[in-house]
Amino acid sequence: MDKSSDTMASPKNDGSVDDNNGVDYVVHYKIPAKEKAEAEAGYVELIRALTTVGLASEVRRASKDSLYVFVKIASSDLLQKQIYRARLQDWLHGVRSASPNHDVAKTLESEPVTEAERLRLVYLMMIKPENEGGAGLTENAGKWKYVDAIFPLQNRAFNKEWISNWSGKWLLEESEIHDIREKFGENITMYFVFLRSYLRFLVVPSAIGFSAWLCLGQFSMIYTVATCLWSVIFFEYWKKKELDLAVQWGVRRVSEIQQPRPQFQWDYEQEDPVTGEAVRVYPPMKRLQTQILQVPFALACIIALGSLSLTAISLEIFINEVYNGPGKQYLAFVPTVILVVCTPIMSTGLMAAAKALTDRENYATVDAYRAALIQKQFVLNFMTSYMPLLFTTFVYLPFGHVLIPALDFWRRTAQTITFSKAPLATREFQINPQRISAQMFYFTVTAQIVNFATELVVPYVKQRALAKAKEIQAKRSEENVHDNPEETEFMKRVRSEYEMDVYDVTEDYREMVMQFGYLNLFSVAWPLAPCCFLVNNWVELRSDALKIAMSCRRPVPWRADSIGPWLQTLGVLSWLGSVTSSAIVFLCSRDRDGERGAASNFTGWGLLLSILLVEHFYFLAQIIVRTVLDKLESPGLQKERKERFQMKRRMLQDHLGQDVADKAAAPGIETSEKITRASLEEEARLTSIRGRSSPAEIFWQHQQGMQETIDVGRMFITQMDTKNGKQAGAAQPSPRA
Ligand SMILES: [Ca+2]
Ligand SMILES: [Ca+2]
Repeated sequence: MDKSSDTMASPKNDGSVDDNNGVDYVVHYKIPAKEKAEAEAGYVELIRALTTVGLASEVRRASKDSLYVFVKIASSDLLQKQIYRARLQDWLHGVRSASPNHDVAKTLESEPVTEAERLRLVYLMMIKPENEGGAGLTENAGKWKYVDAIFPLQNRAFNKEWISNWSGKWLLEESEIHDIREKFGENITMYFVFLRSYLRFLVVPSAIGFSAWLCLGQFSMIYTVATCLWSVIFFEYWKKKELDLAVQWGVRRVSEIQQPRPQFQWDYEQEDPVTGEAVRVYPPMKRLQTQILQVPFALACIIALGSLSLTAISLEIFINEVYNGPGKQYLAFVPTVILVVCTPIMSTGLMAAAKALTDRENYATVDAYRAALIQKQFVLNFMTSYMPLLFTTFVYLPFGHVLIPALDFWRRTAQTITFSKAPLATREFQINPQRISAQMFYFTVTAQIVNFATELVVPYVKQRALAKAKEIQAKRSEENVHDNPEETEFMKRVRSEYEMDVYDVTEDYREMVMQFGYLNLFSVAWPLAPCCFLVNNWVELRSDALKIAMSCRRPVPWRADSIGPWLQTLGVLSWLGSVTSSAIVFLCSRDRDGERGAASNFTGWGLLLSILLVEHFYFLAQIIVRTVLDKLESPGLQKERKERFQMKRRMLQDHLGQDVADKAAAPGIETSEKITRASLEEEARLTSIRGRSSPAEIFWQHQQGMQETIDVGRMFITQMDTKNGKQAGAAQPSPRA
C-alpha cells in the first residue's frame, strides 16, 4: 500500500497537473441575489454529492455573486480503483483485447495513467447518474440549475511547448499525436489526424488543379474525373485509417459504450427480451411522430434561406450585370451586406428550432442526440454554403432568361426609390459564365480569410477585452474579491479560463467537411481552389491548435473511434460532387460556343440530368435502406449480445468479487468519507514529515473535509448580502496552522 501510494504521489503517474494545484475540475456556481436561500441549499447538496462519490472539494469566491468549487479525486487509492474498473469495463465491451492485470499497481506500471484518462474518469464520476455511481451533475439544468460551468484547467506548460513546436514544422509528427492524445483525448486527436490526412491528400488535387489551370482551363472533364476519383479514394482511405487508429489507440468500439443522456425521459421500464436486462423505453413510434416534424423543418429552412439567397442573388445580378448607372461600385456591396446581416440571424433562429426539435425527439444517449443534431445542422449549412453556387449552376446558367421578371422588378423598384422620370441607366442582361468562378473565388479565398478571423482572432480579442473590462469594473465598484495572496495568480488564471469560449470539435469538422464539399461540387469552375484549400488547411492545423490551447476552455478529453456522423456526410458530398461537377462541365463548356441558355439545349441536358438524378436517387434510397437495415438485429447478433452480457456479469463478479463490484457501483457516504479523511490525514502526515508544503498542498488544506467546505461556502454566500462590499472585501480565511 505504502509503496503504491508513493509511486502515485509522484506527478508522473497519476495524470494530475502540478501547475494547476492538482485541481481536476472547476465548478462555477452562481448565487443569484434573489434566489440566495435556494442556491445555498443547492450548494450544500453539491458538496455532499461530490463527497459521496469520492471527490474532494475546496471553495473560493469567484465574483461578487458566484463561487468556484475546485474538485479533485479524493485519494490515489480511489483513482486506482476507478482506473482498474474503467479498464475492466473496456475489456468487457471488447474495447481492449486483454483484461487488465489483477494487480492494480502492475496495470498502472505497464500502462500509466494519462491526464486524459484521469480527467475523463473524474468527469464521469461527476456527471453519471446517481444510480450508476455518479454525482449526477448537469450544467444549468434541473436541480443543478446554479451549476453554470464544469471545466478542467489547461495544462499551460504542455500547451506552450506544443504551440512553440509548430514553428519550423510542416506537419504533425507521430510523437506529437501521441502527446495530444494523452492530454486532450482521442476525440480531439482524431480531428487533428483527420485534418492531417486531408491536408496530405489535398496535394494531389492541388497539383491536378494547378496543371488544369495552366493547360486545360476551366470546366475540364479530365479534372472532374480526376477529382471524383480522388474523393472516392480519400473517403475509402479515411474509413480504413480511422479503424486502424481506433485499434492502435485501444478505443475500438468505444462509441458503443454509450453515455446516457441525463435529459432522457422514458415512459416505462421493460425487461430486454433477449438479455433480461431492465431497459428504459421511450416508444419508437412516439419518437417517429416528432421526427416527422423534420420535414416541415427542412421545408422552412429551404424557404427561409432560399428566399433570402434569391433576393440577394437577383439583386446582385441586377446591380452587377444590368444596372449601369452611377454609384455602381458601392451598390455592388448591398447584396453582400444583406446576406452578411440576415444569414446569421436566420441561421441562429433555425438552429434554435433544430435544437428544440432534437430535444423533443428525446434520445436516450448523448451520441444519438449529437448525431441527430449534426444532421439538422448539416441541412442548414448545406443551404447557406452551397445555395448561391447551386443557384448559379442549375438556374442562372441554364435558364438565365427566367430571371428577367425578377430583374425587371428590381429595375422598377430602383426607379421608384430614385423618383427619377428618366429611365435608369441599364444594359441588356446577358448570362455571364464567369460568374461561378467569381463565386468560387469568394468562397475559397475571401470566406476562408474571414473565417480565420472569426474563428481565432475575434474570440481571443473578445476574451481579453472582457477580462479587462471586468477587472476595471471590479476595481471601480470596490467589490473586488480578495484572493489569498499566494493564490492571486492562480485565481486570475481560473477566471480568465472561465471567460473563454467552450470548444466544440464539431465546428472544426464542419468547416473541413463543407470545404471538402466545395472542392467536390464546384471546384471544376475554378481549378485553383484546391491550392487555396491546401494553404488554408496548413494554417488551419496550426490555428486550430492555437484555438484549443489559448482561446478556449480546455475540453473534456472524451474518447472516439471515428469522426462520427461526418463520415456519412463526406460520402454524400463525394457522391453529390460527381453529379454537380459533370453538370457544370456539361452546361459551361458548351457555353463557350455562344449557345448558352438557348432553349434548344434544354432537351439534351434535361435528359442527361434526369437520368443522373434518377440514378443517384436510387443510390440515395439504397443508402437509406442500408442504414435502416443496419439498425435491425439479426438472430446471430442477438445471440452474441446475450452471451456477451452474461459473460460481462460473470466476469465482473469474478474479477472484483461481488462486494467490490457493488461498492464501486454505488459508493456509500461512509466509504468515501473514510477515504477522504484517511487521505487527508495521510496528506497532513506527509506534510509534517517534509516540513514544507507545496503550493498545491497548501491550496487543498484551506478546508479539510466536506463540512468545512460547506461552512466556508455558506459564509461566502452570506457575505454576498452586504451591499457596500465592506465585508465582501474581507480576505478569504487562511490555511490552518
Ligand atoms: Ca478556419
Ligand atoms: Ca477550424
